[in-house]
Order: sequence, then C-alpha cells, then structure tokens
Amino acid sequence: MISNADIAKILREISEYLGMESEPFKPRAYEKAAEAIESLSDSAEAAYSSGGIDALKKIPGVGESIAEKIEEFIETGKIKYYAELKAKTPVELSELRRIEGLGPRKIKALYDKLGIKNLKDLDKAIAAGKIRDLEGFGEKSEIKFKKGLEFVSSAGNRMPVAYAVPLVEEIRARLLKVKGVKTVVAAGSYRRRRETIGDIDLLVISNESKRVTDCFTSMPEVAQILASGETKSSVKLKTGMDVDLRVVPDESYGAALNYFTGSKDHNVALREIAIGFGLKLNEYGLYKGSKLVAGKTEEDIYNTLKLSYIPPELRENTGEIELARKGKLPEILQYGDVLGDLQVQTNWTDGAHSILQMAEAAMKLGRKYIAITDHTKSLGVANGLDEKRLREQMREIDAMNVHLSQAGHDFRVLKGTECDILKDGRLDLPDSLLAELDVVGVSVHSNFNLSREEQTKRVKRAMANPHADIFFHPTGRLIGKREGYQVDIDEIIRHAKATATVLEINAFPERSDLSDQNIRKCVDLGVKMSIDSDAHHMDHLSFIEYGISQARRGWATKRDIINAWPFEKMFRFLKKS
Ligand code: DGT
Ligand code: CA
Ligand code: CA
Ligand code: ZN
Repeated sequence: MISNADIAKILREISEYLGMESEPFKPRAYEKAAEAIESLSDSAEAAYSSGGIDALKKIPGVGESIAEKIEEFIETGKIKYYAELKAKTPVELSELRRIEGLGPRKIKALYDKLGIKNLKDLDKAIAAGKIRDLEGFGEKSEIKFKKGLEFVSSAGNRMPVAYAVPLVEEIRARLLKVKGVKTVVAAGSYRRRRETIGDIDLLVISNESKRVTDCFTSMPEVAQILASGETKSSVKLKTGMDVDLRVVPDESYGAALNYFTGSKDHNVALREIAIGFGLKLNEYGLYKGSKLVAGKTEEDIYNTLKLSYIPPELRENTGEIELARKGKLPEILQYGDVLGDLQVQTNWTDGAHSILQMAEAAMKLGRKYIAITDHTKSLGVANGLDEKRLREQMREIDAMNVHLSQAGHDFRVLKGTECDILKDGRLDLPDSLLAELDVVGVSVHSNFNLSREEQTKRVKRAMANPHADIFFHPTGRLIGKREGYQVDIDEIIRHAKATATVLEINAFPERSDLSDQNIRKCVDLGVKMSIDSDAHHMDHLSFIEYGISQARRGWATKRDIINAWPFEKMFRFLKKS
C-alpha cells in the first residue's frame, strides 16, 4: 500500500534533484504536484485503482508525465527516473534538507566537492574545518550548518501531531475491523495534543488480544517488530515512527486510557493523591486493597480522587491538579468555538486557490468568515502584492461579499494583508491603505539574523503602528527545521498588551507558535490572541483544530481568542485597535 505522503515525498525529492541541475521549471512542477497529493483528502492509490491514470491527471498540478511517474510508483514501488537522478548525486536528501540554509544546489556542491552524502559526513567536514575554505560557503555557512546540526539532533524524530492524524486514523479503522474489538484510541502525547509526538500509543479494548496483536504486527507499514507479547506490542514503521499497542479488557479501559495518556508527571501526581486516600492507582484500575473501586472510565477515576475531570490537553502537572481539586479549572476553549479564520493566502500570491475557492471551502467547514491576507511586495518570492494589486483585490472582495449575501450566505470575506515588517520595523504598505483594510496582520519574513535587541525593537515598532491588528506567527520557528528568530517574547507579550495588538496562535503544523507556555503568559496578562490556519491551500483550512488544541494546552478560554467571539464584537475590536 502506498500513501499520499509516500508519493509526495518521492515527487519532492525528484523536484530537489532537478533543482541541483539548475533546471528552470521542472522542480516547481514536481513540488506543486507533491503539495497537491499531500493535501488530497482521499487516497491517490485508491483513485488510481478505480480510475486509472486519468484519475491521477485530474489532481491539480499533475500532468501526463508526472501521472506516469505516480502510476509507476503505485505499480512497482519505484520510479526509474528518480533512481537515475539519485544515482547521479547519491545523497540522503531528506536528512540534509533538514539543515536550514541547505538547498538542492548547495547539497550538490557539497557532494561534488567534499563527497558529503549525509548529516554524519557534514558533521565531519565541519569538524575538520573544510566548509569555511570552500568556495561559495565560508565561515558563516559553517557556523550556520553547525547550528542546524545541533538543532536537528536535539529535535530528534518527533513529528507534528497533525501529520500523524491520517496514519492513526488508518490504523484505527483497520484494528476496528478485527473481531472482538470495540474501541481503538490513540493515547500518549497524541491525545494530549502536544505540538509534536515522539511515538504513537494505541489502546484497544478487546478480550481477544492475540487477533489484535497479529493484525497490528503484520500491517504493511511495519518495518520491524520491536516487541510482540500477549497484550503489549511495539513496532517501528517504515517512516521511522514507533507505534506501541496495548490491549486491555473493558473494565480497565478508563484506567489504561488515563495511564497511557500521561503525562508521566500528571500520572505520578495522581498516584500520590490515590495513596493519600489509601488507594492504589495503576493501569488496571483504582484499588482499595484488591477491590477495584474505579477503572471503567476516566471520569470515575478523577471523581473518586475528588478531582474534577481534567481534559487531556491540560495533563502536564503544571497546576491543573490543584485547580481540579478546588473545582476551579478554567473553562478552556472548546473545539468548534472558532468562528472564522484571520490568516488565509490565495493564488494572488503563494496560495494554491482563488479567493472564492477558499471562501467556499471555509463555508463547508462551517466558518462564518475568512480574512484574505496575502503577502506584500517586499516578499518577492511569494509574488507579494503592491498597493495597486492589493486595491484590485479589495475591489474583488467587495464584489464577492455582495454576491455572497445576495446568494443568501451568512459568510464574509474580510479584506486583509500579511504585511511584511521591514528591517527597520516600518511596514511594507502605506498607512493610508492599511487604514482601509479590515485585518492587518504583520509578520517577519526576512532578516531573521538580527540580534535579539534589534529584532525585538523592530517588531515592537511594527506592533506600535496603530493599524497593525495582529502579529502573525510571532516567533517564526519551523518545528524540526529552524528555531525562531531571536526575540524577547516576554517583552513582545507586554508590548502586545500596551498596544492592544493581538498575537497569533498559528495553527499551521510546523509553526504552532505561540507555544503553550507563551499562550499561558498571554492569558495571565490579558493579551488577546487569534487562531489562524495560515492556509495556502483549501485543505489547510482545517488546521484550525490544531490551533485550538494549542490554545487549550495554554489554558485559553473563549475570552482570550478574538475569533471565538461573535463576529460583530471581533470586528469592532479590530476596527478600534
Ligand atoms: P512522546 O511519545 O515522547 O511524545 O510522549 P508520551 O507522553 O506519549 O510518552 P510515552 O510514549 O513514552 O508514554 C506514553 C504514556 O505512558 C505517558 O504519557 C505516560 C505513560 N508512561 C510511560 N512511562 C511511564 C512511567 O514510567 N511512569 C508512569 N507513571 N507513566 C508512564
Ligand atoms: Ca507517545
Ligand atoms: Ca510510547
Ligand atoms: Zn507568513
């Protein structure tokens, strides 16, 4: 079985190999096809098996030649063209690409000149001081690569939780078909909705554990069986991700779910509370002596321990247990509370779809509004908008709103921008134009390497612009790829309060900034936040859910999140500030 992610990965590698050859258009074509496949909601393999190559050609960005490659991959598990490219430059692309600043051409140069094939080789070359003397690289590159290597090794193999969802759902569906299986849930950090997960922890209720274990260990994604016991097994998938499986009987379900959801620190604290009541808590239940007093549901366990139910996102032992004991847990934001999306890109710049397509897709998800926030002119790579094109877009949006309301839709498209913050903290569009927009997001896309003082000053100046409504993706990190730029985030949060600037919880999986801790600081100070998808494709609009998870992990309530407010209230708030 071949997943969309497998196809996207190989197409992307082809794109990168072609990029090494200084090919003009082909790399982008493969990249676009990879993006399209990745964001399909249905399996490309299934589409192919029912509709043949023609079904593949219907995928946006997939023409004859790429469709043939995908067909070959589905049929044979290989692509000859890829093998030829790889033979020419036999490097571990997916490894090397994790280093910030290492693009296809540089990878090729490092291979040609120093024979660097993977991160280990790169590490050695740096240690031997070879990069600094290399033409086109120099000492600055060497320092940068060194930092990149340190970052990658500390990030390990963790994956943004969003990207594990399709896989988990697929495995769940499969295990649910096994005879005797009632429930399959993913526990662990996946259920707590951490930004990234280290592995997947599955819990299955069944009295026939052997059948479940057999099905699990023989899945096509499995590369290696790490452990296989009666009720406990563990595998490594071909992608490198580990999956743990526990099979438990019905009466222990709540206890097992609680135990395997964690976090470990939360569990330890619960166990101590149990001991205080003369009880014993483990993965099978809550016991008084040998008598089971609770265990079938998590609610039973919390209630028996005289605690209110604690949602998984809060279970980090950072104060939630004390509040649960007093019945004073915050009423955190609910899934479904976010009414609209305040950061959406379109094909006016680097997005894949038109304004109308994005609006229709958002309506389907039940959203009440979206703000179109395309990039601005100084972001040349994204074809950013200048004043003239932005005005043109604003007219199109006005016309679209008239059309939507005539058609009876309770939906609005807001005029907005993701306005670049220039190096000195001024904005990339004139104030007169910003004043006419509904939503002004400001963000940093350049000069990442300023000192902490300079960067903080730059951002503060942008936030102080009276038209700046929201500071988008406020730390600029890309999970697993780069740390954020150097900025004094505590100072930014205080400045947000002083200037009534909203800080964004960016729901795009690699971004996920603000972090849960920073969200909590905002909540404590009364700084307002928005949860935005940062969609560049229709299928990205649903990322909002991960932003909600992050907000919940940061203890945010409806009061803290402006796009959870009624539209009029939010709109007035944006206009005022
Ligand atoms: P991860 O996988 O690194 O993203 O984080 P988790 O939290 O999923 O950790 P994992 O997979 O090692 O273990 C899953 C859960 O099992 C964990 O959240 C709590 C529970 N657990 C694991 N080891 C221990 C332990 O030594 N003591 C206790 N009380 N619970 C544990
Ligand atoms: Ca885990
Ligand atoms: Ca685990
Ligand atoms: Zn951006």
